[in-house]
Amino acid sequence: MSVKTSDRMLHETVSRRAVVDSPDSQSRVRSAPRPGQDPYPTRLAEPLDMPWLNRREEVVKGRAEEGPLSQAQLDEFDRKGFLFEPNFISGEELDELRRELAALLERDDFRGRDFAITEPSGNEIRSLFAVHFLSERLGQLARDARLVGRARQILGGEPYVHQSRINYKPGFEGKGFNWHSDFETWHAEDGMPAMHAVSASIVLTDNHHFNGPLMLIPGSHRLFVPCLGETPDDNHRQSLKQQEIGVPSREALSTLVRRHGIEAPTGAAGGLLLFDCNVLHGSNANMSPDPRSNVFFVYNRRDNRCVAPFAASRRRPGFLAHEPGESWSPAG
Ligand code: 6CS
Ligand code: FE
Repeated sequence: MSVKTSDRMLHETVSRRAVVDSPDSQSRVRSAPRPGQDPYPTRLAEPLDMPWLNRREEVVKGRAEEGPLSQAQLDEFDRKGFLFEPNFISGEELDELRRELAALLERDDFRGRDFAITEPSGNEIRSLFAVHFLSERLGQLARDARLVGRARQILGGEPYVHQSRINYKPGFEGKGFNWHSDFETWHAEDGMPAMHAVSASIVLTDNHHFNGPLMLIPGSHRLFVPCLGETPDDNHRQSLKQQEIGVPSREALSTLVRRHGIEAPTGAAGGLLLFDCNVLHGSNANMSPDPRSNVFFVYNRRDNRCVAPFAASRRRPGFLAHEPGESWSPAG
């Protein structure tokens, strides 16, 4: 009897080690990654032994003296994983950007193109990607020293635009975004190696409780939550309308929300939200008559440029993941 028991235990130990050691499939990793393995395994066939892994990279890598962010602002970003600056732009500059957003939405030649994402059911434009290439004005904004300076300060190195987009979220029609970490997708599907990226989102409509503002889990940027489910081919066609793969488990989300709560920065048009690439965020549908639109640029550190995807069979199309120094055009 005792022999049988120990036999079974031995067998279990061996087979578990075999799973951990298996070199052929990332998706069979079961316990914390070891040196030489991907530090951020995700899109797994089976859950790990632990609900999350610790982040390896520092969050803020530059210094206050370099400006424009103060030490208090950098500390807040470090602690929460985001920083909201109300009235970042205003007056004529804000009006001009709003006109640019409306003009891009009117462009018939963008309709039906892969970089113009429509709502899951309906023809309203949900997101437009690569907008810093589609619009001269937004290109200028992406290179604006106020934004690039903030990104450089947080990342501690020279940034380039990895991705840009406008989210329109039209009144009544705009659907939400499930909880996710952007880094999880960029690592798995675009091959972003490490957490050296920050998003700068400028809200161009008033952001209130009823038009589906962004919600964030403060502090979640310090943990990487591996997600279950292999990446299907062309996953972006589904995920940009409604993300199902790359969404943390409800158990992990419940624990994190109980620990850290949820915050939704609201306020007048013109506010800037800077958020870390790995902070968990999502948003509700827009049930109000007013749109909730924002433009956002993702700055990645140049020495963190993307390599081959870590958990997908092919790279995603160019409009979702740019290279440093690249120039993209809708013609392809
Ligand atoms: O797939 C992506 O790259 C994008 N998807 C979401 C839901 N957020 C970040 C990113 O723009
Ligand atoms: Fe996101």
